[in-house]
Amino acid sequence: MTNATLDRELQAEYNLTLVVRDQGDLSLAVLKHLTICISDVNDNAPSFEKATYEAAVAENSKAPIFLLTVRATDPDLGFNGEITYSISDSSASGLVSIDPTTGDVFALQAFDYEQVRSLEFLVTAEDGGHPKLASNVSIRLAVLDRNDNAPVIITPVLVGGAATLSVLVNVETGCFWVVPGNGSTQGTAAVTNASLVSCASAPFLFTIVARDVDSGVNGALRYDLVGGDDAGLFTLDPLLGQVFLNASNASSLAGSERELVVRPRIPGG
Ligand SMILES: [Ca+2]
Ligand SMILES: [Ca+2]
Ligand SMILES: [Ca+2]
Ligand SMILES: [Ca+2]
Repeated sequence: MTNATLDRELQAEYNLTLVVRDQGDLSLAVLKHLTICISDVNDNAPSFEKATYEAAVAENSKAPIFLLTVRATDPDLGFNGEITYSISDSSASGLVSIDPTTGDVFALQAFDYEQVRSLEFLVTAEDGGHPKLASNVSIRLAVLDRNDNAPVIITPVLVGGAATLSVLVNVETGCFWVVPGNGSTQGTAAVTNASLVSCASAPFLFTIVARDVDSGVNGALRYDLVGGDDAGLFTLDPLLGQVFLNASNASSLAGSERELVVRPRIPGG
């Protein structure tokens, strides 16, 4: 009889020594050694080495790509402790896979950071007992940004790759008017709608706005004047994208047409 629950995982074997003694005057005895082996039952579920797992993959990586290895242990014997891994989230099917024996996790397709920044799914470790016991662990996969998008100019609206801006110069007073538009606002009517830029020493002309859907430094923009300003008539704030007229020699603008090329770029790119 046992007076406690025996756990094979704590002690698999008991060695007992029995003595049988008679009641005679010269007591005779016999010793008997008994080995009791505790047979295994499947009473332990597999247990993962970590509470959660994290991995990272750069966007546009060529699939399949190895992400990480998960590992679970099971102290039971034989099939009761034999572990098979699987991915239990149907939402992750087709995106990731796991080697059922080694626990190696792979991405099955390239990720686009601008579409999916992270992915979370569950992995199951199941033993081979009857009945089977299983446990789950969560894997968080972070997608890392790459600079895979060029800046796009939003303002001013480009027509055929260019925006046209008319700057009216009063030669006598030296004051300026800016006529917004794409060359469609020429003539006297346009002057009525034009905004007075004043006679300030560096009149503001327009702001160029570009957008880059990448993140961090991959999407941080600087603006450069790369052409059309040989005469030094314009200044550009590289961070704000504001273009100013250099008024001191602007009177030479009268009646002329300048093609100014502004390019947004990634700093250092
Ligand atoms: Ca087990
Ligand atoms: Ca992308
Ligand atoms: Ca990107
Ligand atoms: Ca970019």
